Amino acid sequence: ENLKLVDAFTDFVEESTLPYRQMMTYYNCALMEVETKFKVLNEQFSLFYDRNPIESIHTRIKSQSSILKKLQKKNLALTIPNIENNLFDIAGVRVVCAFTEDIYSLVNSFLSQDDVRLIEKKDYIQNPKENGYRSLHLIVEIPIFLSDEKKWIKVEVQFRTIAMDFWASLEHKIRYKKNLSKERLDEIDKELLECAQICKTLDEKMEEIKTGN
Ligand code: 0O2
Repeated sequence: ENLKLVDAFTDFVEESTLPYRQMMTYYNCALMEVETKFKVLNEQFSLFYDRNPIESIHTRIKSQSSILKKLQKKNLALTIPNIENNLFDIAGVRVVCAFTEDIYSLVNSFLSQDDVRLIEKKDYIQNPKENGYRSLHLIVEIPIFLSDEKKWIKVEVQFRTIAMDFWASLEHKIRYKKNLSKERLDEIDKELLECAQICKTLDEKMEEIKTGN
């Protein structure tokens, strides 16, 4: 099935190689801009507080097969305007922080920059998903400056603590295991929810130790 997806995409890319490559280059530039913004905030924070709020920053461009799958889910044809107007996570940045409090300070500083436009905010830390997933997601638009124009590009930024990231990475690996019975899957869901609760408690405990309460 994946091969079929790749074939469909290959046809599309061959039909419009330059516009597709151009679009992907813009997303790549936007990723570089956003990554730099967080590196700058990390430097400034460490100057004042003598510690880095950011543990790691990862960037990724959504794979061709994931783009196609998502468009198919939305019943949309594979066209560049459909990608640009409907998929807001082609460019993705994941910022992994030490403490939950750091996430909220970084989000505030980032969103108060005058070249960052907030499109959407989903706070799965305040309101975790039913399966226990916690993370704060932003969709923003930022400008990239090209030789003769300025273009606004959408980027998804996910903020997590180390514990939230640990849970999400392992949950993703476990859930994608094939050939499990319905009973085993239900059991796994329950166990993962328990793990999510443990991670939440761990984050709260670490925050308490840091603030000395
Ligand atoms: P990938 O490979 O990370 O790009 P949508 O974005 O429209 O599909 P939704 O649900 O509105 O759907 O977006 P949401 O809730 O903001 O979540 C999108 C991304 O968050 C996912 O991207 C994951 O990266 C992450 N995510 C959301 N829920 C879970 C979860 O339960 N477990 C884990 N491990 N990650 C999650 P993609 O597109 O699924 O994949």
